[in-house]
Amino acid sequence: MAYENIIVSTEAEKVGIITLNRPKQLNALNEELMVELGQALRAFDADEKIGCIIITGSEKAFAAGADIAAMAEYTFNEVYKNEYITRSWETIRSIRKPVIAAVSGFALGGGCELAMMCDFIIAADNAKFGQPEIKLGVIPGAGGTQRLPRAVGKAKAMDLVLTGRFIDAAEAERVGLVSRVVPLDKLKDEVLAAALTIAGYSQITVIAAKESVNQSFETSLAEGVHFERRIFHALFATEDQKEGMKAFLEKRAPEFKNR
Ligand code: CO8
Repeated sequence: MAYENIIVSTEAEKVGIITLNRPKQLNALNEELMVELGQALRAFDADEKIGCIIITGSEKAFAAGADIAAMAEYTFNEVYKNEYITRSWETIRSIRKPVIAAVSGFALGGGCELAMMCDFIIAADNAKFGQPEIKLGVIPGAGGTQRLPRAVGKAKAMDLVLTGRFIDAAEAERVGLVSRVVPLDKLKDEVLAAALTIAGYSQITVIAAKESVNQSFETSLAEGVHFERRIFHALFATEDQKEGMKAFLEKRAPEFKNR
């Protein structure tokens, strides 16, 4: 498929890489880009060979937010009736394979929200995160007021959403927004290594693990633990569980077949 706002590639036929590519606008996320992103995500999700997906941007910007030029003249009628931008932003939530955000430079507004929709974030040391929508007379509209407090707690989320200030990579790691910070020139290697590790496991187990962790955001602890136990039990029906445990006992690497 030919894309105009993203670049799509693969690594070792196992990892799907989506690079946001509107450099002149610091990867501002317009509707066209989000539709393409959704198409690419769905294509990788459906590709048996792909075990993990990476979303990344440029050195200067992961994404500097939703496209302000595109949004500036929208009316309430248009955004409400047509569900402007919300629909195309929903796709990522339905992706079952892990999605890692590799963030260098600015991840602001919708860019920060997109990164938070990924399963985890690995940041370069030049990354800057923020929800500056308040400065534009709006609030985050792609889950920022909901995912940020879950990730970093109320105090930090309120601080960021109400002041619009940016935090650097070190602060983002300290408060739990990102899982790791690495030097900018190591970002690609570090994220690829993580993605290849994940893609080397049984896909069915990886999907089960992601589903179970995500369940913790939707349910009570008791219900979540019950859900986890059911999935844990179900994995004993897979060939990959037999292979994984047998390989351990035989002191060899497992050969998962995704069955
Ligand atoms: N939208 C459109 N264009 C942008 C955006 C953006 N978000 N960010 C930067 N650009 C453009 C600039 O207009 C500029 O274009 P030009 O060269 O034609 O003037 C170009 O990118 C380079 O930007 P700067 O010259 O400003 O670069 P600086 O290095 O000086 O500054 C900043 C970089 C700090 C990132 C600055 O560009 C900035 O503050 N950008 C806006 C950040 C922002 O406010 N983001 C939030 C946007 S609102 C939002 O995301 C709402 C999300 C709702 C999603 C709802 C989905 C359902």
